[in-house]
Amino acid sequence: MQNQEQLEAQFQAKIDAGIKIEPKDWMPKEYRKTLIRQISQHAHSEIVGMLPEGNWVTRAPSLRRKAVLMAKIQDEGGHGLYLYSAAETLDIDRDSLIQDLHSGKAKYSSIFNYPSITWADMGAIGWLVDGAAIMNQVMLCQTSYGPYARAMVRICKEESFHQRQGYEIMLTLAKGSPAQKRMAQDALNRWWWPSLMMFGPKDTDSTHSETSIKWKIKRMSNDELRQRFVDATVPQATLIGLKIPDDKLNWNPERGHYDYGEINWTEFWEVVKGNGPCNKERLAQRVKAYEEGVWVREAALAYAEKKRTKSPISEVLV
Ligand code: FAQ
Repeated sequence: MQNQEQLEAQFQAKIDAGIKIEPKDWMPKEYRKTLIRQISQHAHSEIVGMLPEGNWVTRAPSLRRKAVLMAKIQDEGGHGLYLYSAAETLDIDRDSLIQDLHSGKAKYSSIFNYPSITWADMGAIGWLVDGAAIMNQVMLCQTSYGPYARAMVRICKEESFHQRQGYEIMLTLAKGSPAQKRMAQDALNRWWWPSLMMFGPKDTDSTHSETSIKWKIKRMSNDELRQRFVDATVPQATLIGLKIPDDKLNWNPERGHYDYGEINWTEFWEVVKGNGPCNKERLAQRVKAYEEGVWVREAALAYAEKKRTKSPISEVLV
């Protein structure tokens, strides 16, 4: 019989050797807890993240834009489902995760608490929000927990298409009339800083990074990923003639990176605590959708039960 220390040493050796941890493997309680927290927050973000874009489906400027937007939003819903399934492999019930979201106990990404007020916001969300999401999620394809890593591979492929469609909306607007270009610039102005906040608190204030990096749940720190995002996105803005709303933004040849201004951390923590511009509205919409969808869940469960018991009515239904 192995003691706790031996089990932990073997676990860390596996992580260090790049061997994936699978659901039935031994894992420290804290590893399981961290994964449940991160994966479920991630799943909630995907599901709540459908709402700001859902706001524009009926007002998309053409049939093509509408079809693309609907496909993107459905992808986000799918990502949420893969991630809830990945979380369930850690012995947690999906209903309890959803209850934690609805009660405000569980977090989801701060970015989805900002309003989408013009069509250009659909461009900015795809370009910046999906762009930031991919920067973070490509690293998660290599995360140490097998089911999470595998879910991330497909998610990243889809996010990559989302980022391009958003950039293409911005490009079209930036090349359009002066009013359209102003709309694109205004969307960039409003979404830039919240997008930088998506990467989480700065490294010195991050509670989980050190352990998560040791366990290879995270492969890079919040600030490293944020810097990568800034470095990749600034030339994209320049290319389409838009200006990043940061007077301190400057290429630093010694560091080989852009320097950028200070993020408003007070705003970030307020949004995380539930006091952002749309927190209450987003949660109310999620709860309403869940309550109105009860008949779908009941019908699915009844169908499964009928199939299991093979009653005559289930044969009729099949
Ligand atoms: N918002 O110690 P750290 C998407 C919390 S998906 C709210 O640094 P960690 C797709 C954090 O949870 C976007 N809370 O935490 C899409 C922790 O909470 P605790 C979501 C935040 O976990 C696109 C506390 O602060 N992506 O966009 C935020 O090591 C378009 C201390 O922070 C993921 O979830 C935040 N921004 O690093 C959908 C990716 N940042 O423990 C629709 C997976 C931090 O006190 C449309 N997650 N917190 O309760 C991760 O990579 C990590 O969890 C981080 C945070 C990097 C987000």
